[in-house]
Amino acid sequence: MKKLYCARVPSNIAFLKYWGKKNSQLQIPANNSLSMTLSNSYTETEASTIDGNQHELFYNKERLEVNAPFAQKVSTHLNTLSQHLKINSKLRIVTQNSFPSGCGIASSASGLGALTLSALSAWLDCRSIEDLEKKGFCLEKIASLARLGSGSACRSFFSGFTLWEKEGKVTELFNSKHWQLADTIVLISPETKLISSTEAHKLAWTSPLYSIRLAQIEEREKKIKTAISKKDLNQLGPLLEQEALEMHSIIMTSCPSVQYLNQASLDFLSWFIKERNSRSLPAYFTIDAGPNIHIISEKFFQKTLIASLKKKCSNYAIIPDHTGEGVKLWQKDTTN
Ligand code: 2P0
Repeated sequence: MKKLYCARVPSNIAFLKYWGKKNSQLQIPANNSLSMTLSNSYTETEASTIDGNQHELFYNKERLEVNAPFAQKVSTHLNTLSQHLKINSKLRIVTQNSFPSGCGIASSASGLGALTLSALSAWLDCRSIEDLEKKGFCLEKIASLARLGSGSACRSFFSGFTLWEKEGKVTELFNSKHWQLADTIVLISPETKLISSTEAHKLAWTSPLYSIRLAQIEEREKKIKTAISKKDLNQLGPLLEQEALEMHSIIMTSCPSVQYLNQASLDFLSWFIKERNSRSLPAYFTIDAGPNIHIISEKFFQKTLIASLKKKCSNYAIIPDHTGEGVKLWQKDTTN
């Protein structure tokens, strides 16, 4: 019998974006960020200890070569964790996403989150979050370790709405019962982006707009928190849109310039803003580091929203998601 340690970690969508780092090695962000945990967009990863002198990685049922970029990212992070735990045994990692990766649905948040949680569980022989806590690994601590693999991963460990402070603290501000919002993701393109977020983060400081952003971001954070606490979508929505456009303006005005939005994203946004304004639809967009558009609304409005979107988006897939509950961990035995 072999023990498999299985972690499901959701993706998250940032309302206040993490963009730019103070320290890349320690993954210290330049500003606080705040996100909503998702539910249907997640990574599931199984980890098991193996004999041998290198980790094995399977992604979407296929074994990855050690020098593939994703395999290198995984292996670097496993080495960081293994040094932290002072445990050397190698792992077989089997991972898959419920959604397209590398295109602006934060697959690195869910992916590196699930990797961290499953690997720690396998190494420490823990079958639940409670077991991990008993061994000194509370969720906040696991989230901080996940951050070393991918910054945004630390926000995926909690239910509802999570704040990651630039000093490192990660806090669940409101759980998923506080407010159920829909994130209706319009899949403009499922292609993997050519320039990773990690690379683009480094360029943030070269944009002339970046210092202006950092000077006023605390004010925006306060407003976003207030809107969430009051469950006021009319107050939150315009802040989300301003935040997404500001981040993309910085990305585009960095040197060299990076383009995550494509012509189809811009066409869709123009159509959506016109449609929303003319029909007074209570829905607002945000965008991650990719061409895909996230439409945020009350959850009860999602069906009506999707019916409206389908008029324009018959050729785009739509992923209906909503405020989620955070991570899951379980253990199973297998003879394979
Ligand atoms: C965020 N993004 O707050 C922002 C908004 C994308 C757009 O965090 O280098 O993959 O692994 O720390 O976490 C994407 O960056 O970057 C990201 P690394 P990550 O969600």
